[in-house]
Amino acid sequence: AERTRDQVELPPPALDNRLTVHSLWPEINRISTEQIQAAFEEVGGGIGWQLFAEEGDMRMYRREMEVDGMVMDPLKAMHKVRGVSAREMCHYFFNPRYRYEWETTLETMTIVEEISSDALVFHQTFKRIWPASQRDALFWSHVRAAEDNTYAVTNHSTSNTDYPPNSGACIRLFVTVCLACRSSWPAGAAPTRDNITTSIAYCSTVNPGGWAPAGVLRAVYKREYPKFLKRFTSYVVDQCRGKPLAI
Ligand code: 6CM
Repeated sequence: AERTRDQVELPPPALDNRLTVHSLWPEINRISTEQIQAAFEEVGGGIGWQLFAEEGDMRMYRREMEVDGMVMDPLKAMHKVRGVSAREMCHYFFNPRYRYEWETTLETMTIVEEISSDALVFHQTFKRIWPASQRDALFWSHVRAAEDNTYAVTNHSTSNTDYPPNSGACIRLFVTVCLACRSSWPAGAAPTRDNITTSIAYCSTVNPGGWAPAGVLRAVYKREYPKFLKRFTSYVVDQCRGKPLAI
């Protein structure tokens, strides 16, 4: 059968050997495993989690946390999307080709290193938020399959001598993000666009890396995270329409 470019580039169902021999592998493996496990843990009765956005099946929680006056609020979001698979969700989140189409806080994106088909290192600059300085980030990004029809992308800050922090106009921020997606469909049936549902758990912790007014930062997060998750999920639904389902 003829395969489209998209199908060929979908996240691989098994780890790429080039990743497992890379110097970052132990860290990438440890943090990804931890993040994916934590992503599906419920926040329900958890201490300190406050619901700050709710729309349809989407729920977003944050835990207010400050270290030396800097906002580091961990964020956790749950969502459910019909008609697309976990693998498709992660494909559009991981693959840089689509990023400018759904990521509205982005100013520039550079691929610093192509480790393997399932791991990349990015440098990104974000739109400036008045009155704070502009921020940039340098992070590895890894997509993998996990148990139980799950795919997940983990992004975590790293360093690279070609991209020293705080050297230009930008202050370096530090990020740990995990988008974990799990698909389900009726028992005994084959998965189709009409019967598949994908549960999404998105976790993000951003250390702003330097002073930024707490009130402004929290207001930006409160506005931007729901906007991101709604926009990203509807983008993936739109992209997948009319294409064969990729499990
Ligand atoms: O997870 C998201 N995007 C990924 C691909 O770009 C990646 C991004 C991580 C960086 C998250 C930084 C959030 C900060 C954005 C606000 C602008 C800078 C703040 C300046 C401080 C004063 O994992 C989606 C991220 C959606 C963010 C709303």
